[in-house]
Amino acid sequence: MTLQTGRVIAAFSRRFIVETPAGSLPCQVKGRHLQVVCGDRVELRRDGDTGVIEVVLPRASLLYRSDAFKSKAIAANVTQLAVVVAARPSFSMELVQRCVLAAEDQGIASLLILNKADLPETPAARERLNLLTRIGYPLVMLSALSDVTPLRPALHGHTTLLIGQSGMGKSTLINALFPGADVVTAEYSVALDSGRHTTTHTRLHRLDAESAVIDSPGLQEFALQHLDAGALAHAFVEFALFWDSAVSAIASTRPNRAADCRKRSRRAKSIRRDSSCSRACADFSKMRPSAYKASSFARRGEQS
Ligand SMILES: Nc1nc2c(ncn2[C@@H]2O[C@H](COP(=O)(O)OP(=O)(O)OP(=O)(O)O)[C@@H](O)[C@H]2O)c(=O)[nH]1
Ligand SMILES: [Mg+2]
Repeated sequence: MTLQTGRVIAAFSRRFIVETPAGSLPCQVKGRHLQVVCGDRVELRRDGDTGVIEVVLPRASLLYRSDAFKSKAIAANVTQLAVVVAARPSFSMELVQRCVLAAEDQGIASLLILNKADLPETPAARERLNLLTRIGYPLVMLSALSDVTPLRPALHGHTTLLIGQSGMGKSTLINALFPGADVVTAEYSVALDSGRHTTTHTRLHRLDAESAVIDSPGLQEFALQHLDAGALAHAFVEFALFWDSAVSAIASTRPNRAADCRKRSRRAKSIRRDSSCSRACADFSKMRPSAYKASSFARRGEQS
């Protein structure tokens, strides 16, 4: 029996559905050590109406979270992370930011979706997102129950992973984008101000030949233990000009670059006074306190 290639379109713990040129196939994984997630491109051996995944092909990206005890891969070969929030139930801005940092680390583009725009508390929720929109992250506001048209252009050409807390409306968005999908959704609990963890597995839905959208179970936290201090600092786009200014300092030994260096240095200084950068320093120091104390960000902060 020869190996066939396919793409994992649904992941239920250790069981998977793989899309192959001959149709979708329920599959298991060979051995205990092969890690397979939704979005993976795999090689499998077909056995009647089922298959066994034997090889995971190299991944362009792997989005995962990890704490001190375990790591959890969420999806592979994603090109865009769409963090879904809504005014109700309330959402954690720290969780949104952590998702975005994990995506930056993997070179994945991020998009913010403010769903349930029909709710009267939406302007206040929009205000909270300023933290990320002011540093360039795109935002789409919509109501999945009435019209998902504003989202469509942002999905084109991407494999987009919908991520976010339970009850934000990820699966409702899937049902609106894919009318036949019929994904189960559920009212959030007003008493607990939280969703009901309705979706329990990750599933990829094809939008067209170049675009797909993945629904995922709701998150309560997103630990970034796998990012060391350097990787974490790089993931904060607010720090980009600090890297620029370090490069400028090196370039300043070359007088013909002096004007450019002065310009860069001015930009870096203005960014340093900007509140989004001090906020990023505070967030970084909270996530990696020991690295922060030893960092040039901390030394600069002490001087100012
Ligand atoms: N008012 C309003 N309610 C919405 C909207 N979109 C979704 N909802 C409701 O929000 C609730 C939760 O939606 P789900 O789609 O199940 O949320 P989810 O993010 O998939 O939740 P999990 O699967 O638990 O992670 C449901 O009662 C939806 O009807 C919207 O645009 N406006
Ligand atoms: Mg869901």
